[in-house]
Amino acid sequence: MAKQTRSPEERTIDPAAQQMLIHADELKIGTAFSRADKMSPCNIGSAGMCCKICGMGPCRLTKEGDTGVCGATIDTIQARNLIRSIAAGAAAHSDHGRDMAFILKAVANGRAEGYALRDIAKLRLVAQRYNIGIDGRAPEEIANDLADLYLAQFGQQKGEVVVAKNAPAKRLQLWRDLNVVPRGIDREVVEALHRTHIGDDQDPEHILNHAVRTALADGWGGSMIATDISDILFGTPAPILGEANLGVLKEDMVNVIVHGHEPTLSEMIVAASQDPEIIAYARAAGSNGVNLAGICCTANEILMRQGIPAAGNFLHQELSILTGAVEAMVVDVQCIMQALVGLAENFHTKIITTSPKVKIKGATHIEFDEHHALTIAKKILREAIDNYANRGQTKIPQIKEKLIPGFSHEYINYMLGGSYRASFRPLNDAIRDGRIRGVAAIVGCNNPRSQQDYLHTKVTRALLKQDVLVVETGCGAIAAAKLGLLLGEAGLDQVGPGLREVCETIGIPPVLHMGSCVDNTRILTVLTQMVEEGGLGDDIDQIPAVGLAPEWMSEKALAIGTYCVASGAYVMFGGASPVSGMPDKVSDSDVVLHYISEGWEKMYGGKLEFVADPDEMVRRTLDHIDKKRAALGLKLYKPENFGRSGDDRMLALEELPISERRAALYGVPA
Ligand code: NFS
Repeated sequence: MAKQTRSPEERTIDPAAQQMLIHADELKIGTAFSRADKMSPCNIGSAGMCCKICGMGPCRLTKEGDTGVCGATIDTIQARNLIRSIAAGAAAHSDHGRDMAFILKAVANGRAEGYALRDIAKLRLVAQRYNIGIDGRAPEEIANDLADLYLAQFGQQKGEVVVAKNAPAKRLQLWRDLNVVPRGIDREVVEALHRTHIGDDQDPEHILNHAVRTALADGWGGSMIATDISDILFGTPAPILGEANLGVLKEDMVNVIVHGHEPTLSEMIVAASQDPEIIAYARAAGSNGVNLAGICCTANEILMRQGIPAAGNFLHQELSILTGAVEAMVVDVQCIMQALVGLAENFHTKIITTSPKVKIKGATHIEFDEHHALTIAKKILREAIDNYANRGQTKIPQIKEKLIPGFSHEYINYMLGGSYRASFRPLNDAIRDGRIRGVAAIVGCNNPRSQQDYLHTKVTRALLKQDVLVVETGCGAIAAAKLGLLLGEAGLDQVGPGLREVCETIGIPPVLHMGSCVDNTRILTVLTQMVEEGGLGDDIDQIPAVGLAPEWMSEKALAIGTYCVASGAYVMFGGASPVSGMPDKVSDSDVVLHYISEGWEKMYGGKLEFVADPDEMVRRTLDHIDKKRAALGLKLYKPENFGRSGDDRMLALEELPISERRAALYGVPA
């Protein structure tokens, strides 16, 4: 296949990224974008038609009726490949949750330097949910019991993980009936690997049932644990002003980028960067202090709690180094490109790995240990400051946008009714009245094979116009932030009249940033609370809501998509389908393709589809929302009924001479 080199404008819609890609070309430095152009994806592997789980292969099943050497059919192979990806994604999220639980335990026992229990109210609330006594007990005692309970969920062998109890009652019963409630988090991941070893589970539907159980161990298991502990230790997010894009890097300061996923290290680096001793050290080195910025989900974690700016999403990790202004990039786990080290050799940037699980050849390794977190964070910052003197020429794009992140489910509940009447009632009513047509969660990665941020923002904009309230997490949220969609004033002229009324009344942007990728569990909680509030059916699958991952690339995204489907949501992924088979041969006999869509829909009320065309994604989203509205017997969505209130009318009045405004406003003679 002929290889094609895309222009910077074809590679990304972000003007800051375009500037850096031109700069990369001038310096003759490769990036993920140019590597994606050079390397066409293997069309056999990407369609799920290659099996390499044993040494008799790899077997490529390209013709009708082909089987592997062992006799495995294309359906079995696709199901096995899919569950392995889901297991890897669930493992990544859940291991993050496990590490958070270890830290909670250490904090409870006074063995974690620099950390504290910041949100005691949430600690008590969560503990109560799991029947841990709270009356008359010190927060540390409660936290210790909660940490023990959480840690036990990973190694539990039988029964049900306690976290699943947070689902709506009807949903939990459905999972019980279908035998997919996770027994223990680690057990499901291990069993997914066992079942897919050569010569094990060979019934594709049976394999995929376990894929659901594995994914549920992530969403209603490890990820939910991670989110809850992060809130307890670092505070439950609430709206805060932030900034996003490469323009947040500063010419006169030591720029340190934190990249990866776990907030444990990054929060400590935030604390250390504000330490007078570190500030003095940075000034002594000739700078104006330390400027921190985030990339990927680490960015989301510290952005929504501390207002630390986000330098960008997944595809900005290389671009930020290309500015020449980054003294250190500190990484922990997940979504870290190996190419960073080679790229950084062209500049002075130090790549510092910190996780005992992640080393990269050529990077500096300073291992993180929660017992001495603050000391280690200061050591890392001193390394970065020492490197400031080595900075050469810089090129920082002067492009950034403001945003307001921090819409935790707790805050959404509060903002709708205030402290004393916190409730999801206004949201449910707005959906029932048709002011809000439905809800879409637009989440997930960037993928250099598509135009960066284009698909995310294209579907976001199209759905906002149709009065669909959008919630976002992960790199999708940063994409929207960079385009200014996460600010009330900036976004409101782009939304439908009903949604606009709601946003103006409550004072929120039309796109709510709900956090990192593990925080997709916040979306599960919102959906559960909407069900419990009443008026939108008695289970998640009845809510007019859709989940979209337009630019997905990671295995974590597949795990998230699957647990959302099992929770009752219609989920669409953009880009390539890992279970498509030969594109020209899609037929009724594609067992996996049909099982994860119509099959799962019959069982869970949610389905998983891969839809490359964004317009089609939007069409299917609206179609699904309208079907769910009709099934609930809700009012027909009629945008012309709304938009005569608030700022909208005031804007129209501004067009008139002052002498005529009173008449227009009150219907009385001038
Ligand atoms: Ni999610 Fe976050 Fe971004 Fe994708 Fe990677 S950072 S966990 S996997 S690329 S959204």
